Amino acid sequence: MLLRASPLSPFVRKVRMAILYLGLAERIEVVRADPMNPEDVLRHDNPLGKIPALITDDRTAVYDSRVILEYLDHVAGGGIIIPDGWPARLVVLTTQALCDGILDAAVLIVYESRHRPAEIRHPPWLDYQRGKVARGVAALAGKPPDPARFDVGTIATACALGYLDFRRQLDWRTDFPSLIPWLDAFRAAHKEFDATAPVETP
Ligand SMILES: N[C@@H](CCC(=O)N[C@@H](CS)C(=O)NCC(=O)O)C(=O)O
Repeated sequence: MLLRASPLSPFVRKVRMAILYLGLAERIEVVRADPMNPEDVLRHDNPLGKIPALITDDRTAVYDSRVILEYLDHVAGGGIIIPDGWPARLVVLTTQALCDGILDAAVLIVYESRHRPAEIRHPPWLDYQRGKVARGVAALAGKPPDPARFDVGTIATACALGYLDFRRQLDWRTDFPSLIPWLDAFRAAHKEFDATAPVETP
Protein backbone atom coordinates (compact mmCIF):
# COMPACT_ATOMS: atom_id res chain seq x y z
CA MET A 1 0.00 0.00 0.00
CA LEU A 2 0.97 3.63 -0.43
CA LEU A 3 0.32 6.54 1.91
CA ARG A 4 0.37 9.98 0.29
CA ALA A 5 1.64 12.17 3.09
CA SER A 6 3.68 15.06 4.42
CA PRO A 7 5.78 15.01 7.62
CA LEU A 8 4.06 18.10 9.11
CA SER A 9 0.40 17.19 8.65
CA PRO A 10 -1.41 16.33 11.90
CA PHE A 11 -3.94 14.24 9.96
CA VAL A 12 -1.10 12.25 8.43
CA ARG A 13 0.38 11.85 11.92
CA LYS A 14 -2.83 10.15 13.08
CA VAL A 15 -2.42 7.59 10.31
CA ARG A 16 1.32 7.10 10.84
CA MET A 17 0.78 6.48 14.55
CA ALA A 18 -1.87 3.88 13.77
CA ILE A 19 0.37 2.18 11.16
CA LEU A 20 3.14 1.77 13.74
CA TYR A 21 0.82 0.56 16.49
CA LEU A 22 -0.96 -1.92 14.23
CA GLY A 23 2.33 -3.36 12.96
CA LEU A 24 1.62 -2.40 9.33
CA ALA A 25 4.77 -0.36 8.62
CA GLU A 26 6.28 -3.06 6.41
CA ARG A 27 3.18 -3.08 4.22
CA ILE A 28 2.79 0.66 3.63
CA GLU A 29 5.18 2.92 1.73
CA VAL A 30 4.94 6.55 2.77
CA VAL A 31 5.23 8.88 -0.24
CA ARG A 32 5.63 12.64 -0.03
CA ALA A 33 2.71 14.57 -1.56
CA ASP A 34 2.25 18.28 -2.18
CA PRO A 35 -1.40 19.36 -2.01
CA MET A 36 -0.49 22.73 -3.58
CA ASN A 37 1.05 21.20 -6.69
CA PRO A 38 -1.58 20.70 -9.42
CA GLU A 39 0.73 18.16 -11.12
CA ASP A 40 0.94 15.97 -8.02
CA VAL A 41 -0.78 12.62 -8.51
CA LEU A 42 -2.52 13.27 -5.18
CA ARG A 43 -5.37 15.09 -6.94
CA HIS A 44 -5.90 12.06 -9.14
CA ASP A 45 -6.23 9.79 -6.11
CA ASN A 46 -8.14 12.24 -3.90
CA PRO A 47 -10.13 14.83 -5.87
CA LEU A 48 -10.14 17.02 -2.75
CA GLY A 49 -6.34 17.26 -3.06
CA LYS A 50 -5.85 16.58 0.65
CA ILE A 51 -3.48 14.37 2.59
CA PRO A 52 -3.51 11.72 3.93
CA ALA A 53 -4.70 9.45 1.12
CA LEU A 54 -4.07 5.71 1.26
CA ILE A 55 -3.80 3.64 -1.90
CA THR A 56 -4.64 0.03 -1.15
CA ASP A 57 -3.07 -3.03 -2.79
CA ASP A 58 -5.95 -3.17 -5.31
CA ARG A 59 -5.41 0.55 -6.13
CA THR A 60 -8.44 1.80 -4.24
CA ALA A 61 -7.92 5.33 -2.93
CA VAL A 62 -9.06 5.69 0.67
CA TYR A 63 -9.56 9.03 2.43
CA ASP A 64 -9.91 10.88 4.76
CA SER A 65 -7.86 10.10 7.91
CA ARG A 66 -10.93 8.76 9.74
CA VAL A 67 -11.77 6.33 6.99
CA ILE A 68 -8.11 5.31 6.63
CA LEU A 69 -7.91 4.53 10.37
CA GLU A 70 -11.05 2.43 10.14
CA TYR A 71 -9.63 0.56 7.13
CA LEU A 72 -6.26 -0.06 8.81
CA ASP A 73 -8.02 -1.34 11.92
CA HIS A 74 -9.91 -3.78 9.70
CA VAL A 75 -6.70 -4.86 7.91
CA ALA A 76 -5.04 -5.53 11.29
CA GLY A 77 -7.91 -7.72 12.47
CA GLY A 78 -10.53 -5.24 13.66
CA GLY A 79 -11.60 -3.87 17.03
CA ILE A 80 -8.06 -2.74 17.93
CA ILE A 81 -8.09 1.05 17.65
CA ILE A 82 -11.86 1.33 17.14
CA PRO A 83 -13.83 -0.73 19.64
CA ASP A 84 -16.53 -2.96 18.16
CA GLY A 85 -18.90 -2.54 21.07
CA TRP A 86 -21.19 0.33 21.91
CA PRO A 87 -21.07 2.80 23.62
CA ALA A 88 -17.24 2.63 23.64
CA ARG A 89 -17.22 2.90 19.82
CA LEU A 90 -19.43 5.98 19.89
CA VAL A 91 -17.27 7.63 22.55
CA VAL A 92 -13.95 7.20 20.73
CA LEU A 93 -15.41 8.22 17.34
CA THR A 94 -16.91 11.36 18.85
CA THR A 95 -13.62 12.25 20.55
CA GLN A 96 -11.91 11.79 17.20
CA ALA A 97 -14.49 14.06 15.51
CA LEU A 98 -13.91 16.73 18.17
CA CYS A 99 -10.14 16.61 17.69
CA ASP A 100 -10.40 16.57 13.90
CA GLY A 101 -12.59 19.67 14.18
CA ILE A 102 -9.95 21.37 16.35
CA LEU A 103 -7.39 20.47 13.70
CA ASP A 104 -9.56 21.68 10.80
CA ALA A 105 -9.85 25.10 12.48
CA ALA A 106 -6.16 25.13 13.44
CA VAL A 107 -5.10 24.29 9.87
CA LEU A 108 -7.34 27.06 8.47
CA ILE A 109 -5.61 29.54 10.80
CA VAL A 110 -2.24 28.48 9.36
CA TYR A 111 -3.56 28.68 5.79
CA GLU A 112 -4.86 32.22 6.34
CA SER A 113 -1.35 33.53 6.89
CA ARG A 114 0.22 31.20 4.34
CA HIS A 115 -2.12 31.81 1.42
CA ARG A 116 -3.79 35.17 1.96
CA PRO A 117 -1.93 38.50 1.64
CA ALA A 118 -1.87 40.47 4.92
CA GLU A 119 -4.06 43.30 3.55
CA ILE A 120 -7.03 41.04 2.89
CA ARG A 121 -6.92 39.00 6.11
CA HIS A 122 -10.06 39.19 8.21
CA PRO A 123 -9.30 39.07 11.98
CA PRO A 124 -12.90 38.26 13.03
CA TRP A 125 -12.79 35.14 10.88
CA LEU A 126 -9.51 34.10 12.52
CA ASP A 127 -11.11 34.68 15.94
CA TYR A 128 -14.04 32.54 14.82
CA GLN A 129 -11.65 29.66 14.07
CA ARG A 130 -9.71 30.26 17.31
CA GLY A 131 -13.00 29.97 19.17
CA LYS A 132 -13.51 26.48 17.77
CA VAL A 133 -9.99 25.49 18.83
CA ALA A 134 -10.43 26.91 22.35
CA ARG A 135 -13.89 25.39 22.90
CA GLY A 136 -12.70 22.07 21.55
CA VAL A 137 -9.67 21.94 23.83
CA ALA A 138 -11.85 23.04 26.79
CA ALA A 139 -14.16 20.10 26.05
CA LEU A 140 -11.16 17.74 26.02
CA ALA A 141 -9.90 19.17 29.32
CA GLY A 142 -13.35 18.71 30.83
CA LYS A 143 -13.57 15.06 29.87
CA PRO A 144 -10.22 13.69 28.69
CA PRO A 145 -10.03 10.13 27.38
CA ASP A 146 -7.89 7.58 29.26
CA PRO A 147 -4.27 8.27 28.12
CA ALA A 148 -3.35 4.63 28.74
CA ARG A 149 -5.62 3.64 25.85
CA PHE A 150 -4.52 3.73 22.21
CA ASP A 151 -7.57 4.25 20.03
CA VAL A 152 -8.74 6.75 17.41
CA GLY A 153 -9.91 9.07 20.20
CA THR A 154 -6.60 9.22 22.07
CA ILE A 155 -4.59 9.24 18.81
CA ALA A 156 -6.53 12.30 17.61
CA THR A 157 -6.30 14.01 21.02
CA ALA A 158 -2.51 13.65 21.08
CA CYS A 159 -2.20 14.82 17.46
CA ALA A 160 -4.37 17.89 18.13
CA LEU A 161 -2.34 18.91 21.21
CA GLY A 162 0.91 18.16 19.38
CA TYR A 163 -0.13 20.31 16.42
CA LEU A 164 -1.07 23.23 18.70
CA ASP A 165 2.37 22.90 20.34
CA PHE A 166 3.96 22.99 16.88
CA ARG A 167 1.99 25.88 15.31
CA ARG A 168 0.95 27.74 18.50
CA GLN A 169 -2.62 28.67 17.48
CA LEU A 170 -3.56 28.33 21.16
CA ASP A 171 -1.38 28.27 24.28
CA TRP A 172 -3.23 25.26 25.68
CA ARG A 173 -0.48 24.56 28.24
CA THR A 174 -1.31 27.87 29.96
CA ASP A 175 -5.07 27.84 29.40
CA PHE A 176 -5.71 24.14 30.09
CA PRO A 177 -2.78 22.91 32.27
CA SER A 178 -4.64 19.74 33.27
CA LEU A 179 -3.93 18.44 29.78
CA ILE A 180 -0.13 18.64 30.29
CA PRO A 181 -0.01 15.46 32.44
CA TRP A 182 -2.47 13.91 29.98
CA LEU A 183 -0.07 14.34 27.05
CA ASP A 184 2.92 13.34 29.20
CA ALA A 185 1.14 10.12 30.19
CA PHE A 186 0.13 9.35 26.60
CA ARG A 187 3.70 9.95 25.34
CA ALA A 188 5.16 7.75 28.04
CA ALA A 189 2.75 4.93 27.26
CA HIS A 190 2.82 5.11 23.46
CA LYS A 191 6.13 5.49 21.63
CA GLU A 192 4.21 6.07 18.38
CA PHE A 193 3.67 9.72 19.35
CA ASP A 194 7.34 10.73 19.53
CA ALA A 195 8.17 8.49 16.58
CA THR A 196 5.92 10.61 14.36
CA ALA A 197 6.82 14.10 15.63
CA PRO A 198 6.77 16.79 12.90
CA VAL A 199 10.19 17.35 11.35
CA GLU A 200 10.83 20.38 9.15
CA THR A 201 12.76 19.35 6.04
CA PRO A 202 14.18 21.71 3.41
N1 LIG B 1 -10.61 15.69 7.01
C1 LIG B 1 -9.29 15.45 6.44
C2 LIG B 1 -8.44 16.71 6.57
C3 LIG B 1 -7.12 16.57 5.84
C4 LIG B 1 -6.43 17.92 5.66
O1 LIG B 1 -7.00 19.00 5.86
N2 LIG B 1 -5.14 17.84 5.26
C5 LIG B 1 -4.41 19.02 4.96
C6 LIG B 1 -2.97 18.89 5.41
S1 LIG B 1 -2.84 18.94 7.17
C7 LIG B 1 -4.40 19.23 3.46
O2 LIG B 1 -4.18 18.30 2.72
N3 LIG B 1 -4.63 20.46 3.00
C8 LIG B 1 -4.61 20.82 1.62
C9 LIG B 1 -5.85 21.51 1.20
O3 LIG B 1 -6.73 21.80 2.04
O4 LIG B 1 -5.97 21.78 0.01
C10 LIG B 1 -8.64 14.23 7.10
O5 LIG B 1 -9.04 13.89 8.21
O6 LIG B 1 -7.79 13.58 6.46
